[in-house]
Order: sequence, then structure tokens, then C-alpha cells
Amino acid sequence: MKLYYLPGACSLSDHIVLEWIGQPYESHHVAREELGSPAYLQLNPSGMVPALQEPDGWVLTENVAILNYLADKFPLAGLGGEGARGRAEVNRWLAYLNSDLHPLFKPVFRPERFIDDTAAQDALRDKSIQRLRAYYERIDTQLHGRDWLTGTRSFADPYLFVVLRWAMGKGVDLSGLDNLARFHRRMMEDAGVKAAMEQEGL
Ligand SMILES: N[C@@H](CCC(=O)N[C@@H](CS)C(=O)NCC(=O)O)C(=O)O
Repeated sequence: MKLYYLPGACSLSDHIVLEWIGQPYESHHVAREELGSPAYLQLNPSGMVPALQEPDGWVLTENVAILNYLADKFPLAGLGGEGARGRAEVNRWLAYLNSDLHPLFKPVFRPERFIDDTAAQDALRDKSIQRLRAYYERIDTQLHGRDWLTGTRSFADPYLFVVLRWAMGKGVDLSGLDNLARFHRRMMEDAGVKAAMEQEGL
């Protein structure tokens, strides 16, 4: 298995999951200019990371699909929740992170993709950063009395870690969100998280 990633991008969640699974895998740092190359577009026509390639050439894209696939392929790692409801809970939070929270970062990282005027870009970035606070408040509430998003460790947790790093880097107001701070500290001490981050040069 080979994971295609950009350092610190949402692909870091797959990287951490692969470390937690503990089976052999390869990783490939995709250079930004490589994203639009014909060779990479063959793997992922969206020109984005992550992509996961199996030794027989089969390629899976879309983070949600990759994380579910890894959990199903390696059930002993116990990252997919317990039973149908357990998996639904993991996917409930994964969907919140991937479909609601993550897209709000797009105008934070690349406002020029949405609007040409540079003053408007600044305003769009600032507004998105402000709006993000409410999403982290909801997650902080969910983490009250829980070490992990669904109570037990799952593939949704590394995704939360990734978007938490982004929030910290972009100055989202996380003041008073102590459960999130605790979660971040625990993840930073985790051996698999450390290994994945080291490989990505973070
Ligand atoms: N729908 C895709 C979105 C993936 C995505 O947003 N990837 C970002 C990194 S977090 C990316 O590759 N961005 C490169 C670019 O937009 O140029 C998924 O969930 O896998």
C-alpha cells in the first residue's frame, strides 16, 4: 500500500491511521507542482491528496473512503467502531469534519480561488476563521468526558487532529476549549502520530 500525501494536509489522518494499524506501507510526498501532472491525475483526477494505491494498481481516493477501507481491511486495529452503530458514530463525526468543517478552511488557505479582489480575500479569510470557532465548540462539547470523539479511538480522531493543527496555525480562537487542548496534547504524545509527523517533516 502506498499513501500519496502533502505534509500536514488531510492525508496526515491516513498516515496516522496507517501507523496505528502497524502493517507495512509506503508513503509518497507529492510535490505541489506534481498535483496537476498527467501522472498524478491518473491516480486522482481531482489533483488532490490523499490517494491510496494497492500493489495491484488499484487506487482509492476520497479521505472518507480511504479511512473506512483501512478500518475494514485491518479490523484488528479496532479503528472502525463496534458494530453498525459504532461505525455510524465514527462516520457521523468523520462527515462533520470532512463535509462541514474542512471546506471552511478552503477560503482560509486559498481565498484567491473564490474571489479576485485582494481586500475581499482578506475579509473572506477573516470571516471563515471567525465562523470556524463554533465548529470547534461543538467538538469540544462532544469531547467532554471522552478521550476520543466517539469514546473509543477511531479513524475519525486523526482527522480531528489534522483540522486542529490547521486551526492553531491559522489563529482560530480556541480559547477555553479545554477538552480539545487535552485531546491535542494526547495526540502529540502518541507514538503513531509522532512517527507520521516525522515522516512528513512536521
Ligand atoms: N474531497 C477530497 C478533498 C481532499 C482535499 O481537500 N485535499 C487537499 C489537501 S487537505 C488538497 O489536496 N489540496 C491541494 C489543492 O487544492 O491544490 C477528500 O476528502 O479526499
